[in-house]
Amino acid sequence: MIVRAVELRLVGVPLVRPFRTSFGEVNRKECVLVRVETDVAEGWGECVADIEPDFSGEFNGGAWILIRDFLAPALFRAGDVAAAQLGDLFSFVRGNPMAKGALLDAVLDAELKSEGRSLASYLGSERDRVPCGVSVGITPSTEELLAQVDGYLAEGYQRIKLKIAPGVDVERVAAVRAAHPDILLSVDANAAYTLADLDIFKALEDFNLLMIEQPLHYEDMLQHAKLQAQLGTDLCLDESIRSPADAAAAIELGACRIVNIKQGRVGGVLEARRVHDVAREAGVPVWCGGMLETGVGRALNLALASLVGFTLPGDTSASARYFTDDLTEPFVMAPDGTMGVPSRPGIGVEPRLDRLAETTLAVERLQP
Ligand code: SMG
Ligand code: MG
Repeated sequence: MIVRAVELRLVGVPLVRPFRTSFGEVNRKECVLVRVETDVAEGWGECVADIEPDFSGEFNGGAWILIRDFLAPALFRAGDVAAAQLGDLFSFVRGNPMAKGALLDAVLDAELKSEGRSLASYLGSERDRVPCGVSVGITPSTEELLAQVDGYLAEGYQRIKLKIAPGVDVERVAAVRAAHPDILLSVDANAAYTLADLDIFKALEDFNLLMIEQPLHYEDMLQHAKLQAQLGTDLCLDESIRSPADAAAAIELGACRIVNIKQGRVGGVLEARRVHDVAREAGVPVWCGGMLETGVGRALNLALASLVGFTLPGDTSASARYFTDDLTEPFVMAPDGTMGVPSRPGIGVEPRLDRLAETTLAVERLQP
């Protein structure tokens, strides 16, 4: 397949409600969409970086320049390419899995479309529906949190994840657990604590949490291993896992007992499948994380989440949880808390032209 052009497009879409984590609050989703034109088909990818380098060191402006100045030129120079070769082709660039993943996923979408094959079937999917959880941001009050949780449970979500940060943790979790003694409940700290906060983690042990996600520094596997050794509750790593090698190290060190896989964080769906394989080999459950993706990224996430090792509900929520009007046809969750995996060729969705026109902030077309 020959890639003839790469189009970068920055889009901005308002969120239905602000999303607050331990590192900040956002009220709109801004991301770089990548469209590749090839000799056989067109493909789409979505970069999961944020406006600022907060969740990771990558950010939208950096991803744009990296693709424009390094990755796309390498792709053009390579001539006839297949998606499976791109990991090697892009290995001259260190790091930057979010930027690489967006371009790689777009090429894979084009390739699979030309073959008439769905991404889920290509990845080796075992099911056509996946169980959905929802990630609830930090709210101004406990009452507001309880109201949001009630709303999501009424919609059918099978697992509730609460964002926590120092000062908004044990009491919030206690209130939600008291109101809902039997639900699958987890927390995500986005790296906001240190080992000096051991008392807080010990206190959280009372609430039968499914897991505590990324409690400590994003680069500190050793500290996570020390914390996990002192807790009955399973730790899950998110930010710390940027590659299959990270997953292997975390598992062997005992830094976590569950892995959150975000295809966009680890360099695209092909790398994500490798992370899945590493965890599965070690008997470690995984689940599909989310980065408030538009329908393009959501389609990729759902295909990934349909692999056999994804045994826990993911942050694969319905479009309506994020946007009044998604960029693609909306992803809808059934009342049983499951969502269908796209089955059309490639990622199975395309952004709507009218929505692209309304949400585009910048476009640049790259050619050899
Ligand atoms: O896509 O539903 C979603 C968001 C899930 O909580 C979520 N993502 O650390 O897991 C995480 C966060 C990262 C995004 S914060 C803008
Ligand atoms: Mg997380």
